[in-house]
Amino acid sequence: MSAEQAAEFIKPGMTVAMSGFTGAGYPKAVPGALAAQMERQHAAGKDFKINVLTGASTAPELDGVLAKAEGMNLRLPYMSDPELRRRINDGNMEYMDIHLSHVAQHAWFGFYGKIDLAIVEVVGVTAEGALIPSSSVGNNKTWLEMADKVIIEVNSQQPAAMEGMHDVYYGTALPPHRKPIDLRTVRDRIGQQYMNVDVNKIVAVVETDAPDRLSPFAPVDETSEKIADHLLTFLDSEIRAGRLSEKLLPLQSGVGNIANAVLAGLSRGGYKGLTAYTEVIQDGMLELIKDGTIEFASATSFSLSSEGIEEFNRNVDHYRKRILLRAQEISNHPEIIRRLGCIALNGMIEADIYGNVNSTNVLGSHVMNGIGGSGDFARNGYLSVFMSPSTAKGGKISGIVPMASHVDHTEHDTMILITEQGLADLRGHSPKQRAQIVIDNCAHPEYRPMLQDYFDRACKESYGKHTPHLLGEALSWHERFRQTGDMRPAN
Ligand code: 0RQ
Repeated sequence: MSAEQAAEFIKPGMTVAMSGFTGAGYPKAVPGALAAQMERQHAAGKDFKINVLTGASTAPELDGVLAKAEGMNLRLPYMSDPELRRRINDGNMEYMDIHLSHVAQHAWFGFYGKIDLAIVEVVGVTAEGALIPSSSVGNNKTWLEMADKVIIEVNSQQPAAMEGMHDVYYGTALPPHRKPIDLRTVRDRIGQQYMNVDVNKIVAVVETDAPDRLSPFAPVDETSEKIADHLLTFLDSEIRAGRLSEKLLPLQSGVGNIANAVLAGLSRGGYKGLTAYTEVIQDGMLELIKDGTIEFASATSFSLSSEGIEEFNRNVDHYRKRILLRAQEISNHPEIIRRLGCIALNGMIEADIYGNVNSTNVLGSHVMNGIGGSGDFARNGYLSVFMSPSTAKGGKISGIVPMASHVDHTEHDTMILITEQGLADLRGHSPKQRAQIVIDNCAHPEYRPMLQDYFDRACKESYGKHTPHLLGEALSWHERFRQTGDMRPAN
């Protein structure tokens, strides 16, 4: 049926779970039709809002249109749409930022209430009635199982050759009946190629022919190249120290421009036969698979630019043998990440001198995207690395601050911090030792003396001397930026 007819099944107040992960495999037509209905209702003075659950970020055709229509009470988890971000930060709707590995199980635990309807994009339906997953798997298995009603969008623009690239695991159970998940290498298949659905729940099938959100990346600049070089030097020294082999350990690479640039850097590093156990295959990862740097990658989704999609389609047979997409509860599962010993490489907004990392909230209050899977990998990985330029907004903001204005990854979870200035290896160090290493290696020269001054005075005047802080001053840099537009004092 048409998207408009399908959208009629969605009523105000419903909780609607949708496919989609980092701009891939999200429904393209029904959300737009729904937004139009919402706008008509709002114009007639009626309320029409729903709760929206997804895998991770989607695109203007989903998050963007529903945000513009003022159609969401609550959205979870990760998002990156500018319209949605604006409404959340204006305080006009609720947003719950959750570790991506937690979403499916929290839904099963009943933490989000009943799921009324699921909208899931697929590549096709087999003769037996199983669903061929699209360019992301995300939480689709859970949504299809939990929702009362299901709308399927069949997108003919997704490469049909994707069939067979998925591994959907049906072995998860609720505590206390859980069993070990028997995934021992990144290439292990533990599930099935297709997703199950109870056909009695399907209320609509809508055909679409539209591309995923295209994710262009900024060209690799000098700053990200320096960050990549510091990481490569560190990995080499870990190999020499015998803590890593030449094949490293499975890489997880976060989203964003820095992460993409770091991947590009890895191919310069001369590595061969590496593996990735990660969430997202972005352009940089595709390049590494193409040139043999990475021999196999497991993820839950693609996030490609238009050139990346062309490359994927051109060499799809090559990639089919080297990529598996899994549900996000498996791609991000703590048990598996710890067993495989992933090297977690993620971006950050700021870190404090003790190594607490803020990935999500500018000035402690304005959410950027969300924690995504960074926490799943940082806490459970063999190595957790966070990277950022040492300053933002033309030097007016320091990425290294006395106290993080919001904490996503605590000092207990962070091992390595990298800026273009250098790399701080915090492993095996106490808070005061960590602070000196961070100041010496990661701070921008303009901010380094200010941080040293703060730390020296804190060491003398702090109430406790374990993690010295001057509480009245710890967030003054952020406050100064709020008032003057610059973290640096006028003099
Ligand atoms: O904003 O574009 O308006 O100038 O933040 O910053 O330097 O381009 O870095 O693209 O790598 O993103 C943490 C957001 C970094 C990302 C974050 C501003 C800066 C710019 C982007 P503008 P950059 P990146 C797996 C893992 C959490 C989720 C995650 C992220 C914008 O890495 O979302 O890791 N991570 N998931 O100007 C104010 C600061 C700032 C700042 C940067 N200190 N203060 N603004 N910015 N630092 C994948 C998934 O989970 C799906």
